[in-house]
Amino acid sequence: HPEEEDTPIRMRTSDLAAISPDERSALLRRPVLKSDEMITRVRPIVDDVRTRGDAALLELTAKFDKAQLASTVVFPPFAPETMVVDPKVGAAIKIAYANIKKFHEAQADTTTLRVETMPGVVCSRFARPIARVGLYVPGGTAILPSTALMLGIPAQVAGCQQIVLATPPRPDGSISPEVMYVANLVGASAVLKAGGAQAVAALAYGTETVPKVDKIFGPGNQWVTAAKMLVQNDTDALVSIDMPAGPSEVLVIADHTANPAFVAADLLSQAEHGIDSQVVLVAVDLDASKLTEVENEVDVQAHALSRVDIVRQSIGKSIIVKCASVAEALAFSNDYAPEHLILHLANASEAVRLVDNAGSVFVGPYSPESCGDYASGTNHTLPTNGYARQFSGVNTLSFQKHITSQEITEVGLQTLGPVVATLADCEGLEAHANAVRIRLRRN
Ligand code: HSO
Ligand code: ZN
Repeated sequence: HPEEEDTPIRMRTSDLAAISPDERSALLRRPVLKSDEMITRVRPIVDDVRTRGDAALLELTAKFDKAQLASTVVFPPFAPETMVVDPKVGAAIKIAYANIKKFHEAQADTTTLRVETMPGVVCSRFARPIARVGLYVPGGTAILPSTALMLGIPAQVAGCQQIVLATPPRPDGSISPEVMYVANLVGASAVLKAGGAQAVAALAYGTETVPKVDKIFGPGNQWVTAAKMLVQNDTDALVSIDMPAGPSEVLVIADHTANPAFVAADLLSQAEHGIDSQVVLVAVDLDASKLTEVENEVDVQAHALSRVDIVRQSIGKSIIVKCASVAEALAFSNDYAPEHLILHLANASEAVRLVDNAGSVFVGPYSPESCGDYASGTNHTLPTNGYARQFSGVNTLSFQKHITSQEITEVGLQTLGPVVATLADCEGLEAHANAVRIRLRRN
């Protein structure tokens, strides 16, 4: 499109000082996800895989991924020729693996919490891995070995027994060697060559060849998200999910100390993910010329990108919000609850204490989101769509569950028992009271 190439790639600008509360709320809103409608659309696919298993999976993979497969699952040991990667890529994956593993090992809960609430009444809590997990690695416009790392490493560190990695095959029926390389590194027990709602259904219910899992993790398009929500609500599936997901987002806060080229690069790194990526720049007391510099950098850098057509659309829907102070910027950011928050501020590390809602924070000029996306150690599977208000990103604890226990001595029961009996009487639950009294009466 020659005429399009000349159009500047620009964000819309609003000034918090000049807008109404309603207009402010509109800036905080994400595009509406038609989740009910999507659930209606994925239901037949999910039902088909649940009832017809592998046969349905193979047909749906032929239809959606244009791949004719003989079988849907590969088990280890994986054929070496399916995992051949460029040595430089292999070395980079290994460093990323080490950093992510180090950070996620530190998160593992390996201790038993033990509290004596009353003399002779000991309550404990300990963690156990979720036995069988399904990791969804999206296909689509980019291959994502990094997502395989981000989901596979905490599963491995937590000690999950079965790690089933699902990803859509390429039309020739193969999986990208980089994803296979990571599947092998994280000790995947199976690789499911399927994507979309059909992959989620196979993980949730199992098929003749696909092992059923207890929890499904990972980002995905609307189909994947809707299927995850659907199976999570089916008690027959008995499966949970990591979190609701939406398009990827970044909110960058920049003051006069910010480097315009860095700010633009950060905005674009998120914008290139997809046309629905959400990109917000909050400009703190920036003079007009500095803001223009940032806008020009966005335009110039965007035009040089191979994914310029994606970026043109996502940047076109993105906003710059002008505000007067760091406090105001953080208040806006907390209301928006971004998946990623980047702080290009004079005192970036001090501003962190003002962060209440965000998936992951990138502090100062030398902490681009890309580092967290790939290799610093933090996880890139993070809450989107404002869910950073109540959800944490995927972490090692996402692959563990906690079990509580209690051990009460005879003396402990003498003190606690009457309290319990009184409450049981109050609820009219006689058998509960008896379970205490029968023991107290013995002595
Ligand atoms: N920014 C994405 C993660 C990713 N980036 C994968 C590159 N590869 C999640 O929000
Ligand atoms: Zn990214």
